[in-house]
Amino acid sequence: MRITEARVIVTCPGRNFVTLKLFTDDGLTGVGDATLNGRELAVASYLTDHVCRLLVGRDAHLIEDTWQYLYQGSYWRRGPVTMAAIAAVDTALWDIKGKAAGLPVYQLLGGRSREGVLVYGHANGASVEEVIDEVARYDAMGYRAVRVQCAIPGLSDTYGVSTDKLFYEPADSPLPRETRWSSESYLDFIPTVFSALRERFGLHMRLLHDVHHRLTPIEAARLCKSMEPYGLLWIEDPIREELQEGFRLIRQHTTVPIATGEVFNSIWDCTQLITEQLVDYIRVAVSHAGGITHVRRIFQLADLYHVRSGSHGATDLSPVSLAAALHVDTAIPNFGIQEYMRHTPATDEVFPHSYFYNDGELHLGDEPGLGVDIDEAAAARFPYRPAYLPVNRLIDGTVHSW
Ligand code: KDG
Ligand code: MG
Repeated sequence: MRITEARVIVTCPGRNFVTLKLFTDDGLTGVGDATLNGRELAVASYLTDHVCRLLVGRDAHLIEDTWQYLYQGSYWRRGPVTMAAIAAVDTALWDIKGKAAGLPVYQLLGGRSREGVLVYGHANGASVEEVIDEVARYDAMGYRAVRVQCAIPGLSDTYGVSTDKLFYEPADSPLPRETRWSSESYLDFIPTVFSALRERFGLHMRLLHDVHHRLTPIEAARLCKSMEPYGLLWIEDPIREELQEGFRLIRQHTTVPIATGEVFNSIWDCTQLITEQLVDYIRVAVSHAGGITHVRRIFQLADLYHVRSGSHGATDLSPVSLAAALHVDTAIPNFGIQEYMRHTPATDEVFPHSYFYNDGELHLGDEPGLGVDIDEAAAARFPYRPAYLPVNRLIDGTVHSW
């Protein structure tokens, strides 16, 4: 079964997505997500200008060989652009293999380890009262876990707080919007939000929180200690991940579970954190970390060290990426939880899919492959628009992690 065409499709149904579609001489097609938020065209060019011509004529069954060919064979390894491009090819090949076998991809990964995939939604608000209302709304929708973000008094714009609650989209501006940050104000305020939530909901909901890489290790240790009474499922990205020894310092001070990995793109970004058991959840995404083949390798390593999966699932990961994640989530033994930020109706129209939400879980359909496609006629109605994530500064103007 030979690949006859590799097509890169860029579309913006409310936000930008880059999708690779492979065609075979058997008449089968497969899709992979190659979206890198705010840097989409770099991956589109990497695929169009350098990868697609290598794929035409290759045997579509050779998933591992193609992965190694694109990874080792390029000489220049790793990095978000390369690994997003490899991820898209890999995901599309798994989709094709599933269709050729007449099986959903999770069957090729070893079959079901669970019936449904536990997800967490995003509850956020401009005040504690609004956050409580939002958590109640997710509770009413059947969610069993929510990530909670709240505006910090005195800061004009806080990460994770949106006006359109169900469809939060931070890459919202043709040039980067600037936000301001104060770790002091944040550390003083955020525990009061979780205290209020536990008072209102008891232990009923699993609560998560994303720091978005903004603290130093000792500040993160203080945050975690102050959050301990509220029994969080995890605190995410407490610090920047470049210096991984920082996680050791956090660990020495707290029992709050730690999650990280959404900006990682290879197993080499995760090895120290996993093997030294410095984190509890590893959040790599199929579309950013080398596809199903590589993410599965990362989760297998994690399983040996009691680290569970918690894959990134923000809106910039297309329904193709989410479907691929659900197949992995369904099959692996050490699944933890899956992030689920709902896509807009326009995005769902461009990417018809058979996975569905029910009672706090996402479920896969039964059709062969990934169970998701791109409607190219619909995609063509939404041309690319430049859109950047915000850039963040401290109160005095110093650039800080967003
Ligand atoms: O592109 C960046 C977003 O995906 C990221 O800000 C979302 O941190 C995020 C999360 O946990 O969903
Ligand atoms: Mg995050």
